[in-house]
Amino acid sequence: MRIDIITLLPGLLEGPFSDSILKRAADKGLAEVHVHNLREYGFGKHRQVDDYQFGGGAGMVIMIEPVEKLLDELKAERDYDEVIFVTPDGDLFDQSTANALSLKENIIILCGHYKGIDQRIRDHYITKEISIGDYVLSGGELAAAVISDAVIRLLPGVLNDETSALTDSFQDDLLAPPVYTRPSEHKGWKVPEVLLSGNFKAIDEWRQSEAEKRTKERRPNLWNKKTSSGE
Ligand code: 6GU
Repeated sequence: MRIDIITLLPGLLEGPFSDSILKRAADKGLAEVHVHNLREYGFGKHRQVDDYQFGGGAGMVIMIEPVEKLLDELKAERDYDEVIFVTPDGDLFDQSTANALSLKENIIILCGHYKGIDQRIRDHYITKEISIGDYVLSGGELAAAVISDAVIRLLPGVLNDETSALTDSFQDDLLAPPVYTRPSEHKGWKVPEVLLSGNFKAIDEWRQSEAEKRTKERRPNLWNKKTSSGE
């Protein structure tokens, strides 16, 4: 899979892709992330990418042409399955969106900006608008990193068996059960007996029941969605 991210702040995206799982995915050739600096497609000596908004009002707006030029360049190289705009007014990102995106070959993520972008880019080039939650970030870069992480870790071969994405919270609409490691007792705090029992059927049942208890208590909406979907 290939993800092309378009941003005015490429520096914000250097960290997330140069470490840990995302780095491993890149090293193994399973995912490529390319960050493009929109500034390089701006007008004139100052590489201008934004201008005053029609109708007046504070705040500049990103112009069509720099974005269009970069999109045209990318699309001339390969077909893209989605051109995503990350913005607080987009559809809320969740595990099912991550799962769906992980099946795509090539996607573009255009980062929004506090300035806003010309609506015609959204109308004519964007195929999907995504928000990562009901709060406001300074720009779409961190959202693009969140989405890329959630998608890339699902690609076959990125995680090993032990950390397999199949056992994640949310993958079955259940939160994950509690986990413990050595020592089995610390300051009188004991690991649940069943986990030390060697009885794997009992352990599975305990984990399932703890996952259900957690989901009911902490995320009643998730629990109701699950139980009303006929599972
Ligand atoms: Cl995608 N962008 C910004 N700027 N803020 C957000 C967001 C995106 N998702 C939640 N808040």
